Amino acid sequence: MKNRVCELLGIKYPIFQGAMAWVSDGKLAAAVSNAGGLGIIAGGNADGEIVRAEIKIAKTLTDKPFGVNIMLLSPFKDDVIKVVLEEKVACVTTGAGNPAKYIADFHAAGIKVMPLVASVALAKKMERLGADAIVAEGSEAGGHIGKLSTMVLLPQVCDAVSVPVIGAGGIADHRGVDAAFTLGAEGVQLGTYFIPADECKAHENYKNMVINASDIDTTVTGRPTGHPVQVLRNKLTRKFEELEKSGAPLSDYEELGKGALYQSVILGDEEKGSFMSGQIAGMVTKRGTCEYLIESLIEKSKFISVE
Ligand code: TUI
Repeated sequence: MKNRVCELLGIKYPIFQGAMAWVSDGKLAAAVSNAGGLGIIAGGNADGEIVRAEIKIAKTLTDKPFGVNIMLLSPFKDDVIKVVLEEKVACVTTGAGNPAKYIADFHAAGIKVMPLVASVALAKKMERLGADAIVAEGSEAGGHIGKLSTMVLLPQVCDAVSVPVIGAGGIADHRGVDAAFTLGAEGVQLGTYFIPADECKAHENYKNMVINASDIDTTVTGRPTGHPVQVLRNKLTRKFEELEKSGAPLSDYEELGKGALYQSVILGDEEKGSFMSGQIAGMVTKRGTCEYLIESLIEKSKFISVE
């Protein structure tokens, strides 16, 4: 398939695997890239050397382009950026903030920059500063979210910028892919869809929770902290709700959330873990390789054709 996103990155299909903290490692990213999409390693809150190790794993598993996501709330973001510049990965996405001051450095190293935005204003600013593409992520997405849904955000971002836009949040089948393209996107990013993938390291319990989730099984925790996070409902989210009702200090949220991604992704503790997930979990039912998942995603798409 030929379109601006495929040409910009040298990939077969304009399908990104969204960076998921703790989940998206070098193995998952390489599997998605080998299947023709764009695999993305999550920087998350990891330090530079952890990210470097995952980049090296991806490089041994694929000769295709892959990316790294810089999570701008991370205390290690400068460290991770240094590693990404040294390792000269093909591209970066950024999330949870404004990457303005890093764009020139990435470009000087030949790295394409694709910021995730949750507003038209940030999309325009990023284009002005030279972003190569924009990922417009609606609040259906898993993890840290903005305010606007994909249906509302995506067409407005597409109207506001001339660089290619990748739609994210709430996509898990060919209808979602085609809806994003109808709204003006030239690519899509999916995260939750890849959690049950064979090459994904998430604990078996996490995979089953996503597969068994119904339409109303996600909720948003941490709103009072200013960093709302979409997750599957469980005992931990009920505790977060109690904190909200009681008007607890913000430090209590931090305390409750400590280690919660390790509990979910690695240990699969269904009570203590924070199982980040998009609202679309209710429609994520397929297991299999990344290659199988990508081919079944686009099999019936009117916009992306299987070669
Ligand atoms: O970044 C994400 N999703 C994430 S990051 C993450 S790790 C985390 N864990 C706990 C708390 C917080 C983060 C898990 N999921 N998605 C992209 C995204 N970016 N969504 C929303 C935004 C965003 C929000 C505000 C981007 C920019 C922004 O403002 C920038 C500005 O200054 O205008």
